[in-house]
Amino acid sequence: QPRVFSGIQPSGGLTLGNYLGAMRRFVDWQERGLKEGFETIFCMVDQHAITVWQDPEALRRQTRELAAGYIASGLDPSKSILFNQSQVPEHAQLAWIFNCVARMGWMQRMTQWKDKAGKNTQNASLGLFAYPALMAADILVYHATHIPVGEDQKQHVELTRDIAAKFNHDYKTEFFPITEPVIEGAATRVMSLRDGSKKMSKSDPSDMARINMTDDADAIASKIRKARTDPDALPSEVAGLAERPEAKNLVNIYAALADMSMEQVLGDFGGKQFSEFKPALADLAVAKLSPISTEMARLMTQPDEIDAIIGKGALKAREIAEPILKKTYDIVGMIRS
Ligand code: AQP
Repeated sequence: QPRVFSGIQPSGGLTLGNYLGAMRRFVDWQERGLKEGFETIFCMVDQHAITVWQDPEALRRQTRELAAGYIASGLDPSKSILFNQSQVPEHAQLAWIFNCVARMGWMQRMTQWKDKAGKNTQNASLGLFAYPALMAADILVYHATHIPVGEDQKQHVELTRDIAAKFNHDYKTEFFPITEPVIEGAATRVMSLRDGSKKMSKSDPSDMARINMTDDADAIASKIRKARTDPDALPSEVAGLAERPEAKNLVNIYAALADMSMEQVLGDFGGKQFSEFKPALADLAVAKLSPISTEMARLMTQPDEIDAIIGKGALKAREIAEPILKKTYDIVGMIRS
C-alpha cells in the first residue's frame, strides 16, 4: 500500500509553479488515496523555510496562507493529513539521526545547495546545507513511499533513498522504505516569465517573473502580457518550440491549466501571434486561479480556524510519526525509559 507525503515551504507567496507542479497533483493523490484506502500527508515545511532568513510575522502569515492555498485548491483536512512541520517535533528528531548518516559529500553535490548558497558558502546557514537530511526525515518519519514533487526536487528525493539505504545497511535492518519521486503531469517545471531558463520561484526578486496565487485578474493579465517572448508566431508542432524556451513555457502553462497536451494547444494556436495567444492564456489563467485566490482570501480572514485545522492535523501526523521515531531510536541504540 503506498503512503504519500509532500510539502511546500512557506517562504513566500504561492506561485503558479507550486500550484501546477505540486498542489494540484496533491489533490489528485488525495482522491486516489480515498478510493484505494491509503494515507496522504501534506505539510507546510516551516523549518525548511528558515534555512534562509524569514521575518517572523511574515513566516506566520505565509504558513497560514499556504494552509489556505492547500485547502482552496481542494485538499480537505478530513481526507488528507494537513499540518505544519514544526508542530511535529519527530521530523527534527529523526533529521538529527540522518545528519549522522548522510555524508558531507552528498550534500555538497546538491544543486539547490549550490544555487541557494551562491559563491559565499561560508555565510550560508548550516540548516541550508543539511536541508536534504531534514527532507529525508519529513518523508521517512511516515514511512512514505510516493513523493509527488516538481522536477527541481528530484535530486533531494533521490538523496532520501540514499539515506534510507545507508541507514538500513549500517544498522542491518530494512526499516526504512526506499521511496520514489513521482514527477508527472504537464507542468513539472514552470519557468520564470522573465527568463525561460530559470524556474518560476517564490523567492525570485522580480514579482513580474511569477504569477502569485494571490494575484488579482489585472495583475495576472498584465504579467502574461509583459512576459518575455520572441517575435515569431507560434509553431504548429511541439518540435518547433525546442529553441524557444519562453514560448514553450507559455504553451506549457496553457496546456496544464486547460488539461490539454501541448500538441492540442498548438493545434489551436499554431501560426498565431503572441498578441492573440497571450490574452487567451490570461483569460484561462484568471478563470482557473481566481476561484482559488478568492477562497484563500476568505480563509485568511479566519486565522484561528486555520490554526485549529493544522493543530488537529499535527496530532494525526504524530500518531504515525511517534512510533516510527521510537523504533528508530531502538534500532540506533538509544535508551527510552
Ligand atoms: N516552477 C515550478 N514548476 C513546477 N513545480 C514547482 N515547484 C516549485 N516551483 C515549481 C514545486 O513546488 C513544491 C514546493 O516547492 P518548495 O516551495 O518547497 O520549494 P522550491 O522548489 O524551492 O520552490 P520555490 O518556489 O522556488 O521556493 P523558494 O523560492 O523559496 O526556493 C515542490 O514539489 C516543487 O518541486
